[in-house]
Amino acid sequence: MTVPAGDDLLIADVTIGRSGAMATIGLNRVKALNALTTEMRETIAAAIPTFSRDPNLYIVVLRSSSPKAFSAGGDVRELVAWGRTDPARAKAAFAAEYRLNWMLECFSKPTVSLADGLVMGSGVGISIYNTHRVAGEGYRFAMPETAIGLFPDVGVAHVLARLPGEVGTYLGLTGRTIGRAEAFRLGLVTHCIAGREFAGIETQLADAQPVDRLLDGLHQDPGTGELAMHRGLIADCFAADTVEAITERLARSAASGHEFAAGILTDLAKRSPTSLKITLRHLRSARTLDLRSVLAVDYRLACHCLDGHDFAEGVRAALIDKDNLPVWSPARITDVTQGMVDAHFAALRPGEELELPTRSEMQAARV
Ligand code: QUE
Repeated sequence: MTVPAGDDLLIADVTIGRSGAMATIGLNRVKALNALTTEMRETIAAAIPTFSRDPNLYIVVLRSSSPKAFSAGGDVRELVAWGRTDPARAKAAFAAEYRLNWMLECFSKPTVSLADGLVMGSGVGISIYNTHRVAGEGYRFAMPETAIGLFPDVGVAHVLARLPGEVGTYLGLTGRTIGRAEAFRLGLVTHCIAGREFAGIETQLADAQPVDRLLDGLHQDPGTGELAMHRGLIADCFAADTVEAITERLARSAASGHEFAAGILTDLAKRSPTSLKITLRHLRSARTLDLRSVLAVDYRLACHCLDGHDFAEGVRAALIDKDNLPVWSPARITDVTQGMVDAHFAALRPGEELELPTRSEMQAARV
């Protein structure tokens, strides 16, 4: 729960604060780049219903005390360790995470994330459903889970599937990072505001100043997104129906001298082949699903990933041994059969599915 923050000072990984009309959720697990633990999520999930019920509370702010990261993901080491010793606990942790994502989506007061640094994976899941998503100069967005044998979860397939020109397919499969100009263009963030303004924003919000006028007044044009030059290539290559067809299209462009396509191929070759195939299918099917249904599919996929090989291996290579040499199984995209992909999407045992309340049930309960 607590980490040493100095010689004698102890600060909780998540701090819930209150100032005037504003509540704050502070992320303070600085040494781990605010990777969210199950315990941190529990603190946030317990606070939200109290915010809903408080008539003097107008607005919630999520912020980080790390200059490098809003949140670089989830504590996946914890999940993989539980996956070995107590799989039911690991599955319960995924379920709790997706419940929190849904709770934030259904929460009906203005919620503002102030992010200046990395926003990845689980960190996207606690901010993307906020009404106002502010990006400082250092903001970077990624859903990098295919690199650790997982898939873009926390409901973000619903978002990625709706981005224009197959950019969501590109982001979800490659796990590549984008900066705030591109994220703003895509609607992943709502405002671009210098990080030095964040403290002043909190002061004004505590004083019940209207949030839209305040943030709109501080917004700066972030310039052209970094993918501007590559939109045509991304739209053409990532529209293909299979991972194999996407890589063939990229290879054809690379062969005609397209360096950006060659770079994507290099990245995709490092990703879990199984993750790539389940991610593509998940993104395609999410086009016609609502967020609540996408989260239920996320949970099926997460449970099957916990039972499989690549998630534990990806976390070992990236975060435990840090050799960055994952040995995927199957090792090649063509060796991942349709049956293997189908098995990831298979229903769980009766009673084991993630059953979320509907949006109106959530709001009737004032969660
Ligand atoms: C891909 C990922 C993650 C990652 C690295 C990847 C991810 C994640 C973390 C992470 C970062 C800092 C931590 C931590 C985990 O790294 O999802 O415990 O302290 O959470 O290449 O998907």
